[in-house]
Amino acid sequence: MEQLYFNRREECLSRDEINLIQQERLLKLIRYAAGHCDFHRARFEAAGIDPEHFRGMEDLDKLPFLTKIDFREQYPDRMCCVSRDKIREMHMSSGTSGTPVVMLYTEHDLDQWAECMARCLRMAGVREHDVFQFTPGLGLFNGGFGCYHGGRKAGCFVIPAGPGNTPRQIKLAKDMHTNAMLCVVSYGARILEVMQEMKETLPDLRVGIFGAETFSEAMKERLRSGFGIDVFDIYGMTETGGIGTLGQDCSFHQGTHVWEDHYLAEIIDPATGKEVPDGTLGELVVTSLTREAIPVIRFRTGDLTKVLSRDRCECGRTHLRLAPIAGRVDDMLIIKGVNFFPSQIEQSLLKIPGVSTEYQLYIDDVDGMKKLYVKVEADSSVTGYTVSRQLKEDLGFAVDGEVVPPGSLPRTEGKARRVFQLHNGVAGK
Ligand code: DLL
Repeated sequence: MEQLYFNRREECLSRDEINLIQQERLLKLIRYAAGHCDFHRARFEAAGIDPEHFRGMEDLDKLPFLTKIDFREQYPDRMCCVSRDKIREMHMSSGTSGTPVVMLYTEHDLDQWAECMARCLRMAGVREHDVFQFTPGLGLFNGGFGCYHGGRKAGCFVIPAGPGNTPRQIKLAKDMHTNAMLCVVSYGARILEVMQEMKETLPDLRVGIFGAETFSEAMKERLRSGFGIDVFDIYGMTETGGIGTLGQDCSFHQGTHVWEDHYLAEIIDPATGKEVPDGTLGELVVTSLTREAIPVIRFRTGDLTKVLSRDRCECGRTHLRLAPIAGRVDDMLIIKGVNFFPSQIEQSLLKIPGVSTEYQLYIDDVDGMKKLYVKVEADSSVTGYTVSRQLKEDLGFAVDGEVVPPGSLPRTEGKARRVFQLHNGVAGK
């Protein structure tokens, strides 16, 4: 298999070179943040850290964690390390609590973002002059502009299709001979559904890149076989600078390569804050080593994953590989003493032939006892009993399943809402 790189030298550094780069950049970052931002200076002082005597990786665990709460408290720009005249762009995520998280970009930051995205595109097999159609909108959500900046840097013919009007989206992909498409996972599933309804095919499409939501192996397989393409899982977030900044899997699909010359990844036990050994599931903590306007230092992402390998991959890249995101720390459900994530239910449901990719989970608190109820779209060959039996087999406890006709659950063009809380059968917020 032909391997494509955007920046072969940096993507294939030796482990020693990565360690050296991370050490140098971390030292520089701590002095830079303390010298350019009152917020960081005060936090270092409170933690007893003197930036001039900070020893780098050896002292990493002495640095305080940064959280989403800090972003919200420092809204809109109190975590910024540069003057306003250096800012060129902003993005923002509203999250669930309502207070937005703002990310600001200097020219240098936009270039850093484009480089990370261009590396992801090449890693997925997207070549110069390929037609790259993306469906996240060009707005405050980072998904669209990340594709735009990265697609241009990678030398693609960029189609900023944005979300919505799915039949037109498919016609466009067909007429423009789109080679690669990028979507939020659930919108990718929607495009596939409409394409099949229209009895269309996209013969020029080779690559599908999806992200922004947990992405079960079963969903990947549906998209892979449905479109007849190679499927990639792209990762990133507003706080680290957006889509693609934290990497993606390569064509060997052995985990997410994190761009370690730009980001330092730690996995911690969310309860104790202590680092866990490779191979153990924990919360990803990220330090951005090369960002100028709003660098993050030990940012607790809330995402659960594990280190799969730090060895050179078959693709030649050396950057460490993470398991696909299992879910968010606060998404974990505990029902009848069993801990699990919504993505495990998705994995289980999609094993059943005839079940569509649309489902909803209802967690009903019945006088203090949590019960799970699953609604899923499927064709007439599937019954509620089939669904309950599959879930019982995979999760180990009884779940009520209801099958609804295809097309009856709401579709979204952005991130899908799958979990709903009930109280004695009545919906909350
Ligand atoms: O979702 C960036 C993005 C856009 C990534 C398009 C990929 C594709 P935020 O809105 O700030 O940014 O949300 C970030 O989404 O902390 C994860 O919980 C989740 N997430 C992002 N990518 C993945 C993925 C964008 N590949 C939050 N798998 C993150 C699982 C993901 N979860």
